[in-house]
Amino acid sequence: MSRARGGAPERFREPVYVTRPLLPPLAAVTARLEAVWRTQQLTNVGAQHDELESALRSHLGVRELSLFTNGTAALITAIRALGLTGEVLTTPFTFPATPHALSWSGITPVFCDIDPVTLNIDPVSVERAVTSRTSGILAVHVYGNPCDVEGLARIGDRCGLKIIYDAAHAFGTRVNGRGIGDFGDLTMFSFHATKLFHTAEGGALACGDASLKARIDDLRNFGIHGPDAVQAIGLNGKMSEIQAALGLCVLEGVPGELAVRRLLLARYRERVAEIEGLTWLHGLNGDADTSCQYAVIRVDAARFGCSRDVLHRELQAYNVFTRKYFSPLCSNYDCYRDLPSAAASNLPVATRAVQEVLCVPLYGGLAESDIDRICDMIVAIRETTGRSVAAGAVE
Ligand code: T4K
Repeated sequence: MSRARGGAPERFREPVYVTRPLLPPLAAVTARLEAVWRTQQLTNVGAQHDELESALRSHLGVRELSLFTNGTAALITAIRALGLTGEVLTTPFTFPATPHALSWSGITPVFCDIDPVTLNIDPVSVERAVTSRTSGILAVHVYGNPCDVEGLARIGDRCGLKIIYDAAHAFGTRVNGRGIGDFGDLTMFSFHATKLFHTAEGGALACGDASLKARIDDLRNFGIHGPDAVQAIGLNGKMSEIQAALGLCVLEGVPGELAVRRLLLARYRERVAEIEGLTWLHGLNGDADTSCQYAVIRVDAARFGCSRDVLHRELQAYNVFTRKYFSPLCSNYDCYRDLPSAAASNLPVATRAVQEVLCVPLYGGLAESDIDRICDMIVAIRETTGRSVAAGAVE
């Protein structure tokens, strides 16, 4: 069993959060903003917007891309662009935006169970839930690890269902060298400040079909098709020039940020392997192929000596703020718990996983020594709570 290295770990002086945004040099942002000021075009698809759209297309390896003001607006637009109706199969193990985008569009989310290893939606559970009312699948690449894209494509083809991927966490994830945005009918990315690549708030839809992109661009702009034509009921989802200018600066820092995150993830993986009762989740295909968005451990309360919730709480005393993404399950929200698919008996794997997962700090501003210190804190908490286990009290 692992021991804290170098004695009792010292509390961090400054709070350590689950993530921090990648901040480009302010001078670089100012230089881009000066260009925006000169043109006086602040939004409505200007030069910064077009430059970012093109840069991201090649970075992500996708044929078509439309930028949005945030990922949720992009998701709602994807649902509208594909004409989904009735019921859509989705995962309960996600951020509220995923099922809410369906409900907001008048669609009933049908929750399916998840895979015990990847924690992504399980194709077997999806296939079982298809009915005559099902129009699509909304799957999430949770923590940036890819779904079983081949299994889902087979079901989509067999049952005539559209597939939308929520790749909010999966910026730059690749499957066999292919960009994650190149699967399904549409893929949504989030560029929120908490994401590896960000525009403070922002998002995008990727697809392989130019006519679908044209429809999305109209829907993103009130349904306006040309100077005298409004052809659809659209919303305002446009990314501004200021967001795009920031994004172009952030994008330059992504390779460096990724390199640091990979080192930190390797350190975590090594340390977590030594701690009884913890398992490591990140980077199922190897960290080189994923977005390195989150570092995730699973806590087996019986073996670790205390629950995930206790570990989360105790770390706060050390000034470390982990997150329990995605607890509670979406199926347990008041607005969804009465759906037949929300029953815990329908979601046994998700129900267990959601009690065990903990996202620990990961961002380029941390050093390997910080990861060691956090792991020492975890070991120290285990040693303390281990004593209460011996006394028969696992919380
Ligand atoms: N689908 C999925 C699967 C998603 O995870 C999300 C969003 C979406 C769809 C929707 O995409 P968007 O519409 O948001 O583009 C955060 C984000 O707000 C949210 O975008 C994200 N997922 C979710 C997983 O995380 P919170 O409520 O946990 O964020 P918050 O403010 O507590 O931030 C977490 C930590 O990050 C803070 O403790 C400190 C740090 N932080 C945060 C912000 C905002 C900073 O250092 N600076 C910052 O500016 O939701």
